[in-house]
Amino acid sequence: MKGNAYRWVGVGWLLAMSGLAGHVAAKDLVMAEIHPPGHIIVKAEELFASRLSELTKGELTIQLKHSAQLGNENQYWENVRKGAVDVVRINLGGMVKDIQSARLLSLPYLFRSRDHMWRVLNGDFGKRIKAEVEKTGAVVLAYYDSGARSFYTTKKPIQKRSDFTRLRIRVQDSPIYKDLITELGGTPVVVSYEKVNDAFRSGEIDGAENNLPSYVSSEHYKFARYYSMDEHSSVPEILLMSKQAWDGLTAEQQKAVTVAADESSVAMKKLWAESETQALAKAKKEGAVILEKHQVYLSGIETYATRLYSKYITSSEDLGVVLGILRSQ
Ligand code: GTR
Repeated sequence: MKGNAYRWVGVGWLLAMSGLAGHVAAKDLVMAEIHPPGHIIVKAEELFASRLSELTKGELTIQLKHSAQLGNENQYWENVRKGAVDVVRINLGGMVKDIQSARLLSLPYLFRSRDHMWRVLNGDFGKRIKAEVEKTGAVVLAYYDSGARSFYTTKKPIQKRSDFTRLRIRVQDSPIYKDLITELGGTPVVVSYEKVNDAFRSGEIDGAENNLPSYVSSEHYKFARYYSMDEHSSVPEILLMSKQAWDGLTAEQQKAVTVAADESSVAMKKLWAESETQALAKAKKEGAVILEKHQVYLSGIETYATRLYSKYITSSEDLGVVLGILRSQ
């Protein structure tokens, strides 16, 4: 009897072990995001997370730390390269100090439309960004839409270049944005995204710039109700994984990450226009004054903004790249 009992325990142990053979330990990947739930970017990330866990049958899950719980975007960019966080979504504008292709992409009035930007990202230039980023210790998973950025101000709308005089405009921590505001005649003030409302409240800034979904989701419209659609730049978002986390995945898991990221990018692309329309309607309903593109005297603004090209295009190769983008269909 006793002998049989031991045999059964032994068989049970063997069965349990055979069930485990080939089983890969589940991993919960930590992801950092500054936007709150409800923002179109977070919706895309939720899709990425649910598809990833579906494709890996629960082996890989994403713990989405939204609303800047893990700090600001500068820290995300630093931490993802160090492997201190597994996945981040940041704007390419925040990578300008380290990545030359991000610098070129941030040049004002480079793209004519979202389609134009996507064609460039899906071509050789997208490959160049990927290669430059991957040298720094992060793996590029996907790009997300970010529409076009425009200026918004507290006291009077921006219609022409001289309206920037004496205005303090919040910018991302990017030399290009700082130079842009200086060229336009204003004073750039670097403030991280999650602190912009405080900066408006304390009077530290008179304006900022962003796309419509972020203008609304962040509630900047409550402080700066004049939104002038000058559409000075279209810098996409980028989804990154730390090289350390990536190398810890099996080839199958890496494939699943790529597929889930790609699917979330495609789905988001379809929803982007709708999210802009909704943001615009909400802004208007809340009393924002929207100046359409034709109401802004763009030629003056553009002339000064594009002076940045001579400073940031530093080689004949990059000049060729930028000309190629400007001339491409
Ligand atoms: C948003 C973008 C963020 C951040 C922010 C900002 O449009 O999604 O990643 O860059 O702008 O202006 O700081």
